[in-house]
Amino acid sequence: MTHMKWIGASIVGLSMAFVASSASAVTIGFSQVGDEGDWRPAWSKNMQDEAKAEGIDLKFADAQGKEEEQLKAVRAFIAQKVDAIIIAPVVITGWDQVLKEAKAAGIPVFLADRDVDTQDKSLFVTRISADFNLEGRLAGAWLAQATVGNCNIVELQGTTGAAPAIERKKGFEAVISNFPNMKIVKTQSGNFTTDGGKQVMEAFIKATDGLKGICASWAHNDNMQLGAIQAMKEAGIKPGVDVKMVSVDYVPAIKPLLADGTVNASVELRSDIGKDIYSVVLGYLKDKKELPKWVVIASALHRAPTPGN
Ligand code: GZL
Repeated sequence: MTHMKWIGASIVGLSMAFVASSASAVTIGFSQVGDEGDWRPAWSKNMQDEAKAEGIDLKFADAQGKEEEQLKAVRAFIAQKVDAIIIAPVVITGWDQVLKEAKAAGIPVFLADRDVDTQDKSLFVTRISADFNLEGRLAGAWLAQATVGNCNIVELQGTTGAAPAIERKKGFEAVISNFPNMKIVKTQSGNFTTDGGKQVMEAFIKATDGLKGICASWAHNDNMQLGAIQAMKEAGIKPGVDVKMVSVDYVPAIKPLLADGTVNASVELRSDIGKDIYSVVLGYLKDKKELPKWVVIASALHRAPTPGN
């Protein structure tokens, strides 16, 4: 091998070794909510793929929607002395104690996708997530203009106690409260699942004699709306035509329904946020610089291309 080639090869070799050694030095524990619906598995895959791409040793724990499983997972990460912990909290309550344990162990905690209800904001470095209240406002504003402020609404709520369910409801109501003739007449949790949405909509159809007088279905995520569509079709009701359909996530399964007008609007929730999250975490591990308590991920409204949407 010529002298120059040897030097080139050794520089490449050295830099590869450096990248491998410095990146693989970072171990992150990630406590994920579960695998409900379409959006969450997509985000989980993105987090795992991105960790691999960045040489991060990701310890992934799926809580299957149970908060106690999340608390167990976080305590296991603390015992493993990981470099950082990322949590997507199932619900906002019950986090102070375990966050204090992580802080005492000197392990920085980052909230992703959801939120916690704590008075002590020093218990986590920052939260990287969308603005759920804005998502609710976007959905409410779209519906107000699509119905000229006249609409009796049935609402399919997300998981009780989860930040997106609480905040999407608040944001939606903040907008429709400006319209005396817009009212949520039925509301129930479908737990962010398709089956849950179907069961809730079946109950609404029964309670309103086939959605009589109902102008719209507002679902906190697309999966519940997909379930609602099944229930409506089985009852001979045309979603998107007899009843306006607005939800959140903009998952792949909703796009053809937007295109054909079965669904009228969906607010996009990005699932490819792994890169954003790791750049915040790795950046903090490097310079320990104080961060704002919220790094907001943008949401956008997508509408069916039919008139009146
Ligand atoms: C919101 C996320 C929600 C999605 C649902 O950021 O936590 O949880 O909107 C998922 O699809 O269940």
